[in-house]
Amino acid sequence: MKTQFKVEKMMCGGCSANVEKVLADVAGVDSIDVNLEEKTVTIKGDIDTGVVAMVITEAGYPATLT
Ligand SMILES: [Cu+2]
Repeated sequence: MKTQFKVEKMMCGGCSANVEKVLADVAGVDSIDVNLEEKTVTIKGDIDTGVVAMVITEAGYPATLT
């Protein structure tokens, strides 16, 4: 299952690395694909979308489901 989030304030590789790092420990996340140009994060796995949006937002990048 794939879920895409719109993520604000991701500007560079450091930001995408931060997002990937905080998501790596979230239950159900199998893979993470960050697109800096479109400011989206696509996650493969069986995830709780509310938890994932909160984790990304708390890392400093306001996230919403697309
Ligand atoms: Cu950055």
